[in-house]
Amino acid sequence: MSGSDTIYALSSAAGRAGVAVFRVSGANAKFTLGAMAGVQNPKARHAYFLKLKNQNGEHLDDALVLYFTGPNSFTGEDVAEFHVHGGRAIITAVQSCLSSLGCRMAEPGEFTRRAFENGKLDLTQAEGIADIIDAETESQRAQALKQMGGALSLLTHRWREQLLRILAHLEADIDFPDEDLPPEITKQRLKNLNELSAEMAAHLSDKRGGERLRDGFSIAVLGAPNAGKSSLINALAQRDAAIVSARAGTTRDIIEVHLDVAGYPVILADTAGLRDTGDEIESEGIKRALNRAAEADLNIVLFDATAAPDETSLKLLNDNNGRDKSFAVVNKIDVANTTKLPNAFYISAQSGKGIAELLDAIAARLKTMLDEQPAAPLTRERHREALTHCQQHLLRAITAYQAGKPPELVGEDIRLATRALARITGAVDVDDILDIIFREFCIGK
Ligand SMILES: Nc1nc2c(ncn2[C@@H]2O[C@H](COP(=O)(O)OP(=O)(O)OP(=O)(O)O)[C@@H](O)[C@H]2O)c(=O)[nH]1
Ligand SMILES: [Mg+2]
Repeated sequence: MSGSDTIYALSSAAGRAGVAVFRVSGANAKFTLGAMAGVQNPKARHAYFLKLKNQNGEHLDDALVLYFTGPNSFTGEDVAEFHVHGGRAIITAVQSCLSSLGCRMAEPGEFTRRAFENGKLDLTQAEGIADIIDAETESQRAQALKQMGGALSLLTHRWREQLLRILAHLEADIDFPDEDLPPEITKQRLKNLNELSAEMAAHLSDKRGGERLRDGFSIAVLGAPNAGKSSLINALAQRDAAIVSARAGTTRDIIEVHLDVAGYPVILADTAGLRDTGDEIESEGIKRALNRAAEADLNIVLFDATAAPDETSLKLLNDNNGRDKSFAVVNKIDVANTTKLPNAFYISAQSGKGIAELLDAIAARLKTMLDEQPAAPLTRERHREALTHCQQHLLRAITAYQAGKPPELVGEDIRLATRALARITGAVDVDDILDIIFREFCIGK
């Protein structure tokens, strides 16, 4: 793989469609236009409607053709786009034609990677592009759009500039002999450092909302065998996702269902019924259920109204900070209504009674979590890690400064803090993470 190759890819989804879009980027993009569409000196940003020819000069399709001259293109290189009819035979023919002209099929994310390497966008914006393609719900789309637009970049730049200003001041202080440094200056530097550190700390205490929104909120349904967990999953998903049966111990492994609850992405997990069992497979299932309960953002602890509440489920309800992390739900109220639990929801997975109210409560919980979101959320673990490092260096700088250490030493920690910030946008030494980031992309972007 070489950065100087001219690359191409089908940028629209594979398979039969109205239109298929091919994108070509690199020094030979213009040449492909000449060879396939007969346009020798294409006008940039102009839509041509032309006959495409294959390598033998045979008419292939009628296509819309566009050309962008680097650096004014997505990748920063010369780019050609062929919008052909989305038939399988046409797609195959265009691919073989582009290959025969010496272009190479692009790796996943290679167009965006070139855009990043040519300074068209920074790393958080590139991640925003991957996220907007993966967005399945309204809230994910909105968050991805914010990041693609540079919300996190702007914040990172502002912090970086503030740090550099403090650093410049400290360097000016070096010229003062120790005894001459006015005390109010020291106080001012500390105030600046503390304010910045506090702002970063506040940003980090976001309950991982941005990451949760990107990955989907994890909700686990737990309870005794036969409580109706799988029935509830199916009622919430409005389809037969999980096997339901009158036999206790039906569900063994975790079954995940993706849901859109009021625009929020939810990963709902059906789990094995909790009970003491000699069955090896079932007890592995129960172990997995309890692990999932510990990891989940919210647990739905389900009780069977036709039986007395079981100890294991009651314990689970109380272990996990009660209603902070768990909803108590009583099922099968179509048959019995004697079970009463504090703050519980009462439903029938079978008749659908109470399901809408339960969904509303889940949506309200998700909304509360997100309403606390900062304007430029951290959407990946790596953002959080870098910002944490940055803040740790700031705290060290503050301690050193308070202890009367020379400004040179304090400055060193501030420099390291700046460097940690620069990793978020990819302004410094990020070669080690680029492959990981761009591997997640689809081909053609
Ligand atoms: N009457 C009534 N029966 C229900 C309701 N929900 C579930 N059931 C029945 O309860 C039985 C168990 O339902 P499941 O959904 O398989 O229960 P589960 O909790 O997933 O059970 P395990 O996977 O074995 O742990 C089935 O016979 C369901 O038809 C309900 O709301 N009302
Ligand atoms: Mg089940």
